[in-house]
Amino acid sequence: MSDSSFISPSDLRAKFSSAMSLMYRNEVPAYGTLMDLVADVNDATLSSDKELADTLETTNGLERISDERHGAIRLGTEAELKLIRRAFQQMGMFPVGYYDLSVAGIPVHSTAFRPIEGEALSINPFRVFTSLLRLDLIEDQALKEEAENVLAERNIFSQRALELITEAEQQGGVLKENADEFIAEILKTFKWHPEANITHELYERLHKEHRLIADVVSFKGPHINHLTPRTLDIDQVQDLMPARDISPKAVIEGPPNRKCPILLRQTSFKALEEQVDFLDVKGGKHTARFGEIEQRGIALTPKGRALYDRLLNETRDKCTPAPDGSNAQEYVQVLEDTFSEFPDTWEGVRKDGLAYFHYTVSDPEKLGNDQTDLSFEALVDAGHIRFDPIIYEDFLPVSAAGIFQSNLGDKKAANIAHNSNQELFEAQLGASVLDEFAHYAALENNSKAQCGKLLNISN
Ligand code: OOG
Ligand code: NI
Repeated sequence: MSDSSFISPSDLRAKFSSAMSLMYRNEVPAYGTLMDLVADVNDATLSSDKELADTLETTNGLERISDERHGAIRLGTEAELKLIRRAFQQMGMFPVGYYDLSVAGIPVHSTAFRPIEGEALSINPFRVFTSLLRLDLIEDQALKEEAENVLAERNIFSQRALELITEAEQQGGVLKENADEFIAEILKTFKWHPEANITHELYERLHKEHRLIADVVSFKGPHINHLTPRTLDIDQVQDLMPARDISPKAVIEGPPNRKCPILLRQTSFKALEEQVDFLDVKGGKHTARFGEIEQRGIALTPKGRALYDRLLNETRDKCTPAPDGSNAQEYVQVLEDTFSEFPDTWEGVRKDGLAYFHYTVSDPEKLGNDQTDLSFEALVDAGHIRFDPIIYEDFLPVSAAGIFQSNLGDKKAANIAHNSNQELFEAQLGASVLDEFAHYAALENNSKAQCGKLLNISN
């Protein structure tokens, strides 16, 4: 079979993300309102900032600027996680990073399935934050068994989806002629089911143990619980949400607004209450699905990340954001003051080794022979080698916990044993996850080596 009989994994992922977007806008109308707001703010930002518009035009194109960058699902069993991995692999999405949410009182551990190569990211960066329920952290053994029994009965993929995945694995890809059917079948897995799998009585008991357990166990499949477009001005969207009748979570997660953006800033509108028919009771209620936005900055080195974590902890020690937003202004002020310790020029960030950069030779022709005697750093200082931020493509556990909590009803964190267990997660996944720091370091090193080769110097 010739290569051209297959759709490329990136093209398949692009189809998947736009199909998810369409489905979710139909399922959650407030999400459509958020998408419209994001597009309006992005348009306004671009028309008032021509330089930004030009940069984005040359690097990534402007057409898809307001598209979804990620979504999130929660799975119930190891077998489901293994199946999801196989489905996502066909779309060029691989597990990167390990996130332990038990530290925040949420009984899950997670990874992000995402494209890894630069080209794949630029074609379509869509990723899925994927959590696996940790029933091993539940103390009530009888309830745990009940939940396990319910989960053991469900099949999250249709028979046809399984056939298409298996066929793609055997043939080395998804045939072009099967692409639409592949997407349609995979999409079914992430659909919302207004009918629960269980009785209202069991739902209540699961819910009392932890709202998240009820969200995972009660339904036929892992409904997509949010999608997240990219915004060019997150503060603006946060401020404008109420005017469009959507209610934002109390504070934006992550670092403060800065000249040199770092890592990831996120916020969401609060999950809506939805009608659910249980096996015994019709017209029950469940709160699960919401919409989120994100704005990304530079990837930090372990040193930069340690500084970020320390400053965020210091902020939260001084001011813990209240779920009702009553101290939001104070929190933002404390966050900004505390983060003034983090350098806010690219040169400062670079000199302190806090973040990863992509290096390129500015103008090889202009370099005289004598200048090639200079060291790498001297060439950077002289402007012969330029450096640009490598964007952070992953997630942040404290932010993720804030997003979970605000949408599970902002109750005080449950009493869950802290229990990070990457080894267990990788066994459940049937693969190891890519270490994101090693990955960013390799990107930076490759770019340095490229420069070195061009200029005939060693770093
Ligand atoms: C996932 C929350 C994490 C993010 O953007 O940090 C996440 C969930 O609520 O299932 O999506
Ligand atoms: Ni998210």
